Amino acid sequence: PAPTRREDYRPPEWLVPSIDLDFDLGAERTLVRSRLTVERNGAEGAPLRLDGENLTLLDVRVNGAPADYALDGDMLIVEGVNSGDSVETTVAIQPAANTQLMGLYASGGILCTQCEAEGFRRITFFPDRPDVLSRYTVRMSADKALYPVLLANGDPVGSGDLEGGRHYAEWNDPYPKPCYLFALVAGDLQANRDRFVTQSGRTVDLGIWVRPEDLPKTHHAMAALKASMAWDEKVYGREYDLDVFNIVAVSDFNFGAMENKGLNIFNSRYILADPDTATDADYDAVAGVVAHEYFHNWSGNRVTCRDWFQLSLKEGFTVFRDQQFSADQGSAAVKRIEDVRALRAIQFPEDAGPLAHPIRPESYIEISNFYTATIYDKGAEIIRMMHTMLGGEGFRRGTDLYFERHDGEAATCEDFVKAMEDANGVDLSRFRLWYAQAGTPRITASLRHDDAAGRAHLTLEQAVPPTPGQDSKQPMPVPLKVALFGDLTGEKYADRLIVLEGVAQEVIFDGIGERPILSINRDFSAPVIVEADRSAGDLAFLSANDDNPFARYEAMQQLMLDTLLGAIRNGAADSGPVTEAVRRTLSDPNLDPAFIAEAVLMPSEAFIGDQMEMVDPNAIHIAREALRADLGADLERLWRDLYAATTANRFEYSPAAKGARRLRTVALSYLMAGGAEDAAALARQQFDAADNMTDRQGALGVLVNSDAPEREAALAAFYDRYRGNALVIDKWFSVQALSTRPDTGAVVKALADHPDFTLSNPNRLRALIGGFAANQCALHVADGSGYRFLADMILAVDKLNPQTAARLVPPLGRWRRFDADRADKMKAELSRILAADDLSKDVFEQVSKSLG
Ligand code: B3K
Ligand code: ZN
Repeated sequence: PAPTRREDYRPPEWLVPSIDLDFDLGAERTLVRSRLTVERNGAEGAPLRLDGENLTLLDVRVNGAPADYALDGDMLIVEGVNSGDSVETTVAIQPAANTQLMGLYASGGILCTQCEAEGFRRITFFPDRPDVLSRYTVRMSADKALYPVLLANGDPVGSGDLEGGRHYAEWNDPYPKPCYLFALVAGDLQANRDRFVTQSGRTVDLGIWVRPEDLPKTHHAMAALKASMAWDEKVYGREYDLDVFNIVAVSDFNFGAMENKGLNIFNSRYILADPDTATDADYDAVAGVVAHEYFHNWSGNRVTCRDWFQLSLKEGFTVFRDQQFSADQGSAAVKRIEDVRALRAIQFPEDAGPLAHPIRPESYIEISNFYTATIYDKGAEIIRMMHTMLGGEGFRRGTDLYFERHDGEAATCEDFVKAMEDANGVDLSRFRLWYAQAGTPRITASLRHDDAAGRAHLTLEQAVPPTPGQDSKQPMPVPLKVALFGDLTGEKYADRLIVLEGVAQEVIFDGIGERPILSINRDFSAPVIVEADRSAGDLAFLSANDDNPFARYEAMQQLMLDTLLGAIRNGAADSGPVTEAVRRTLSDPNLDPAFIAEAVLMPSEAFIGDQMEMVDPNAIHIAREALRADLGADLERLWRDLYAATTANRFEYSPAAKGARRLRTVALSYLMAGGAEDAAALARQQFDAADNMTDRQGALGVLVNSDAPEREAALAAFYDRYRGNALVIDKWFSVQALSTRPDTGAVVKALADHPDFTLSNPNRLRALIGGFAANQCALHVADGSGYRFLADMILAVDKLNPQTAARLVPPLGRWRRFDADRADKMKAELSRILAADDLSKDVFEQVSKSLG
């Protein structure tokens, strides 16, 4: 398959100012009649070319008369069309047979759509590109008993009964939109209804539509929706623009959710939550995704993307917005820690591997492969750096100008940066390199103190590593929040933002009368790797005294990492400094328990591996477990006290209660790691007594990693209790796939034959196979059986759902970081996949790039 290149962008030959769609809905067969009004936008004489995929073409007409047309592959070419003509097509599609979950498909008994990025062409013939904006009217008819509810974008304008037990509904969306934002839903759904009054006094009817039995689980999502609407008014001045806003939850969904205009469609895992079935992390994810999709109404819908190379224009910005929103709802420090942990877990490895790409890529084979942590999360970091450099008010001036200039348009990343520049009178020319260059910059920081002069010299250097297709890189502006603390007095001498512009820079601090300790990249002000060569003592000092909570967390992580890497290199390490630092953190009465829980967590095995030239999964596992055991045993008293102190009588959903629950399970896991005799009994007790999923799943996770006899019983009890609840059974699969036990590979293979396992539900697949692929020890067993199993799964899923199959490929692409024996086995599996017949272009792209 040939790549699409950014430099080849050309404006569309034809525009489609309006489209009328008529759906005769049925799961086995749906008829789609569409009438486009077209307008020539390019050279005279060019025929009208419409994208299509998997459509059975029944009729083509121009102004009502049979048309002169041809099919070129999937493309429909209509000759003799003039500006203002009406072009009608009729096609048949088969929703029930649509296993890709792109276009119109069936999930449970519900018919729903997913069009981003290029799914609309699987519904009807259309110029399927985001810079063609149209006004939509939609008419749907369907069997009333099977599909009593009929929803589409915009406002409802008509409905009624038809003969033969059928009915119809009409919807009208006044805002021109690209076809990737089209949506319809038909099903037996009920709504949690509410209202929101906007800042200008308009009332918006809100509905969250789910299967009737799920209605009680929609309250948290509704509260989050209303909070998001108010927040976007307050923080960005953005008001909602239609009279209705609907959300529908479905069980089969490739992604988290989709921001279709006025009709968001969600993976049910990001809507449904109640204390018995959802953890605190699930509650947070629900609120975060509801906010994210709502925020897209402006950053994505009112201002959309010119082409898919600009994807980060809406995704990076919208992730940044949802991160800000979530930070405002609870602990900003904990939110930042979680976001950075996710960035390092997924985006850093992506940026360091064969699939590295800039946040604005230059080419793709399949755009679905570019909904990546780089586009989303690094994209958000790049927006955040502008926010940091311009300040909150300057940034807001920039977004106001951006929305004002581009409302109703399909814009580019360049337009966003230009608005920031123009609104603030600044020059961001070099900053634009962040859009163009891939790879995580490495910053080296060294601090020298001249005692006699009372002066400190901070030398900063940057290197951006080569990535595929980009051998040499230019230095980029790197905003680093820096502070210096006195070694003896603890006094803070400096606290400022330094923007490292070139390859190297020296910064001088005067009036420093004692040896300073460097705190750098506070708040993670830039998405970089910092090498600062600080002693264990300095890191311990910062972990206890830095006034920036993120920097405190970071110092502890670095201290743990240095200790672990030392242990891996030398076979043993002095765990003393880590133990002391953890002791101080645990005993600091001024700290928020939620923060403590994050701060004392060990870096993941995969993250430790990312710091090594050659990953040794077994050595990492052994070193990490040994340090956990030391901490657990040496601090047993403290863990016990904390465990007792964080036990609640009744479930409550509040930041304080969440923090307590988090710390409680962390304490339990350290007690277990330290070998406390009663740890398994405590876990079982927590599991049995829990009145909420956070405590129950926390206890289960601790048991599942252990050899305790309570393990099997807890797994069985969990399964029995939640049998039939798909979202919770996903947890049952994933907790086993993520286990650190040596038998995990065998367990996962057996679970793949469990009657509840299916390749066709993306959540279930991610729970078991995605979990396994992320489990470093389990995937990389030396005999290569983990690789073979994963490759078998990729091949099997590819037949059904290429987009989801392709997401399982990246772990195999890490072969360059492993010993020759493992690397050969990984490459052999990648080659075996590549040799398969009828490989999708999704998997082809990921596998061929991974082989390099
Ligand atoms: N915009 C959608 C992404 C859908 C991607 C499908 N390949 C979700 C989101 O980012 O909000
Ligand atoms: Zn998004």
